[in-house]
Amino acid sequence: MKWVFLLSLAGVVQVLSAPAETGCAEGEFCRCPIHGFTHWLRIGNKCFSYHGHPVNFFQAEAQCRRYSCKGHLASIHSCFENHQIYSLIIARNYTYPRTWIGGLRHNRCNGFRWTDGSCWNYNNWYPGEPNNQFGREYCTEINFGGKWAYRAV
Ligand SMILES: [Ca+2]
Repeated sequence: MKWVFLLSLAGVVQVLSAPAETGCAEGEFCRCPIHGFTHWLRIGNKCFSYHGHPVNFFQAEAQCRRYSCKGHLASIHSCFENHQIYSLIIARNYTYPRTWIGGLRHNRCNGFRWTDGSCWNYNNWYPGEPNNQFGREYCTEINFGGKWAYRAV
């Protein structure tokens, strides 16, 4: 039963290297400046969109790449980005569904990397995570008790 629930989660996708934007005041919704993605949220030099399709982690990552060759599950590098992504998810759902982000455990060294290749320089783990429960957890989700958790696909 648990696995069925986990597969019903959604992914946050991003497009890297959005060009500089003008006219976006702090605290307001910053529209993505890339043609075809202007309904997405801009945070820094990336654009984000929430998608509520029931997919596993690897399906979600593949879906992101179908949106754009620069698309990946979201990488999160600061408290501000984390907060903005929480806000994006609640704006679409009026709740906090558990949602895939792009953190992936290295098989050999037991460290983490982001699927977009960016450096792992921030985390917001739920207490006790990452715990690699049963030795089979590889993927990262947001909104587990308001924090990140680490779990199997
Ligand atoms: Ca875990």
